[in-house]
Amino acid sequence: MWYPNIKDLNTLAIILFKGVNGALSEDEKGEYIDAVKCLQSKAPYNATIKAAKSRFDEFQSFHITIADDVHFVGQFLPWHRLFVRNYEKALRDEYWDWTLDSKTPEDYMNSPVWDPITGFGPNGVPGTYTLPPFTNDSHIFPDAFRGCVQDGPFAYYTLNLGPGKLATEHCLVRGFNTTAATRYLTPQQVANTTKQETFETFRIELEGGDQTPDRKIHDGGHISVGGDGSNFYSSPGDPIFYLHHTNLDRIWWIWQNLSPSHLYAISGPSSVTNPTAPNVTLDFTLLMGTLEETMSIRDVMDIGNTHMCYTYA
Ligand SMILES: *[C@@H]1O[C@H](CO)[C@@H](O)[C@H](O)[C@H]1NC(C)=O
Ligand SMILES: *[C@@H]1O[C@H](CO)[C@@H](O)[C@H](O)[C@H]1NC(C)=O
Ligand SMILES: *[C@@H]1O[C@H](CO)[C@@H](O)[C@H](O)[C@H]1NC(C)=O
Ligand SMILES: *[C@@H]1O[C@H](CO)[C@@H](O)[C@H](O)[C@H]1NC(C)=O
Ligand SMILES: [Cu+2]
Repeated sequence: MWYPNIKDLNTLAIILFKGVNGALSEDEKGEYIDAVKCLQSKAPYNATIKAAKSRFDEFQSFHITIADDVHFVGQFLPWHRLFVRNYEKALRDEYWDWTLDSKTPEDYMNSPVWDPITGFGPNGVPGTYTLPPFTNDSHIFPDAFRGCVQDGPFAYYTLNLGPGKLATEHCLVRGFNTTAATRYLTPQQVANTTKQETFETFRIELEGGDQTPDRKIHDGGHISVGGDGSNFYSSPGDPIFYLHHTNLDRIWWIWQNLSPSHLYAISGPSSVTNPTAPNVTLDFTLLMGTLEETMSIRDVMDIGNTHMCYTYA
């Protein structure tokens, strides 16, 4: 299921007043997809990055550039909060609550989020995509690249960036992995994440990757989609990226509200490649490249402040 993430308190009041209590209407879903398509057709702000031909590409491009510096580190959640926030400035904010789609493989395959008319379109079609020869520093798992998405709003849409660090023109590729969906996207996994008492164990339990022996809700969600969406670098090429990360942001916000000591709790290394780099503090700067102005971690901690100004319904 996907839900509205109401970004301003006045809109929230109006929606509550009207008695809308959950899932988006078909019209609202249509508006979201139209907004994504608008970003895909809009010129980039800054023409310096040649491969990025649209505003949408620009976001994906900066993720490719900065991926090594914003995963498995203390700034993982704050950086992705700001990234998603900036993407969503032009969109209605929404998130994908995958815990409602993880009970059985069929629940995942049939989720309304993949609907060809009101959602993001279905799985890739086998045999319709061939991976280019790739450099082995792109973390590409060939099995996850099942094929092109040939139905829905992004059927035959051409990505300019990815897979991985490559810049190739290609279709939107998916390869659903329902084993990952039913194992890692469960309410139990979320509960185990939010019950962590320190930010340090919380962020590791949420993000997964090489920090943990098994997959967690963050990497499990990426793997469940497959294709570019599952790639460490080029994942924002699948528009579902932003709904996944918004849901993770919502789970972080739920955890931040569990105790007054959680709201401004932050920890973790600032670099994985340089083990002597200091740990992050609230003064750490979150880079946004040419996308938007930079902010400090402190600026993004409270989503109700004037910098962020949104809330979760
Ligand atoms: C575009 O980005 C480059 C590199 O970061 C920067 O030097 C340049 O000033 C930017 N141009 C605009 C119009 O913002
Ligand atoms: C699907 O996910 C499971 C669990 O993470 C993994 O073991 C398996 O290799 C994945 N399958 C594909 C085709 O990527
Ligand atoms: C729950 O979280 C703890 C702490 O991160 C972790 O060691 C454990 O493996 C988690 N359990 C499950 C089922 O994910
Ligand atoms: C960073 O934090 C960890 C865990 O809290 C701690 O063990 C480590 O010594 C700290 N590293 C630095 C460079 O301060
Ligand atoms: Cu990322």
